[in-house]
Amino acid sequence: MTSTMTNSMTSAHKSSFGEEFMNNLISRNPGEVEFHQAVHEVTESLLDFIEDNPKYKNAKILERMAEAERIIIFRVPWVDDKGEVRVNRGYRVEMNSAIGPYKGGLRFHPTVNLGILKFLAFEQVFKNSLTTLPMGGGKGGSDFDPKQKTDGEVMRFCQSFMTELSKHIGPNTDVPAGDIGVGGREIGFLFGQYKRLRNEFTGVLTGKGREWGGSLIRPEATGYGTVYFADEMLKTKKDSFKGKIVTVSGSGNVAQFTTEKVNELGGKVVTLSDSSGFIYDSNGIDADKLKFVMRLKNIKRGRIEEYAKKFGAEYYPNERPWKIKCDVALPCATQNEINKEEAQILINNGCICISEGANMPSTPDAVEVYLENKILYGPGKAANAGGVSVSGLEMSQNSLRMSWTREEVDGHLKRIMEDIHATCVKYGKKQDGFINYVDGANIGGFVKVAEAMLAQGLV
Ligand code: NDP
Ligand code: 2IT
Repeated sequence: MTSTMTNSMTSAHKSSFGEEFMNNLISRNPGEVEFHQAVHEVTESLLDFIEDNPKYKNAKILERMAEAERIIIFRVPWVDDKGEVRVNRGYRVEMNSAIGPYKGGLRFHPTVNLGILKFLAFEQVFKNSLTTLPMGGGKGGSDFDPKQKTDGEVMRFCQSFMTELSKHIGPNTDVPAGDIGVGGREIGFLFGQYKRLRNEFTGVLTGKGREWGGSLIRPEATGYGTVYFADEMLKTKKDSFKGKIVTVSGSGNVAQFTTEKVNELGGKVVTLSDSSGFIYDSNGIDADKLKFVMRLKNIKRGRIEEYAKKFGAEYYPNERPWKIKCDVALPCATQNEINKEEAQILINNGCICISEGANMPSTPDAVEVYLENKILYGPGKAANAGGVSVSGLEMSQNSLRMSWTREEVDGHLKRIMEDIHATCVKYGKKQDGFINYVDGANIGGFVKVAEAMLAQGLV
């Protein structure tokens, strides 16, 4: 138990419930440190709330939410371009279907393991509940590394992966999408194989191409949503993105459209990164430079270092961008990419707002630093919910057999991000006026799922 957990508890009874719950979770899920971290953060926010609402405690809602409804683990054999047989491991964690079909992305990255996917699936349940749309939570993926693979290799891997996954998903059962290492190319190969196996054209995946059932704005949605959420937070201080210096990490899907939207709102993005290092461009990454990044990352599949060579910017190998002075920081790469020291550097340099495009990018002690300093801090499950929200809108359009305009989808996305912000304020505003968005998102996400589980009996 961390000190914040102990501090937030008002009786020995609460402390023993929280400790017993976490000890039990850790012993039932040994070694899954990211899963422990995600559940612990939620538990800290929920202890008082659950204590005040014994119906949730008596029905063991939290214990049930921390146990996946179903987990599928499978072998994914495929053949590389040299004719060699390769074997990867595939997963789908179906966490909670109380308020809708399982919904959440697929991650293809060599670090993928069960604990990471359980953390992501657990977060997804709360995130999807916050979106206001009827979606349960799930997550999947593989330890397959798409880097340095040819299109043919990626296709054969995706076909093998979907051959097994297709038995477990469906438009009313479980609807996967993209995440790290899974973009438009991979969704295309996965969709094609599902259609072929089932002889059925259906909205079984989101993030599809525009010509075959995809929604406008889905590629942009996570990044745009992260910036809309930050903008809502800034508004509570009568502030805006105008003239703000912004650091962004990552250079993939979320980072790219985060940068685009910050530019549109009058801010200046000065960093981007990948797993090899970060670039610092004090002149700002404008629309033309961003076009170069999109070509570099989405088509050439090159390294961000090439940006520094092309535009004469600074490149810092094997470092993260958080030492660069900024007003707003938008982590958009991966989990635990801001530690306590980096959080302190951000604060010391005058950062007033952090909105998480990535899932759980801040370590627990980094989050403590943000909260102690009472800055505007939007945790991933609220701030990056725009992606899955537009996935939900893609499902609606598929069901209607219609497609909405860019303006319509963007309008829905904006309204949803405003609603999520309002939910965080409702459940997270403290007596002194400080909005604890962590508590707000965790309690706000919990209530709807918990009520649905109570209504549906012991499921
Ligand atoms: P992409 O694969 O498009 O891009 C990922 C970026 O993060 C790349 O620049 C990658 O660098 C970097 N990165 C990945 N792993 C690491 C690592 N271990 N250390 C340093 N850098 C790393 O993924 P997305 O942009 O889609 O996802 C980024 C984050 O946003 C993830 O946390 C994801 O879960 C989250 N997210 C994504 C959503 C979506 O709709 N796509 C929705 C909500 C959240 P490199 O190329 O070197 O690997
Ligand atoms: O983490 C996430 O919310 C995603 N990767 C998007 C999930 C989705 O179903 O669009």
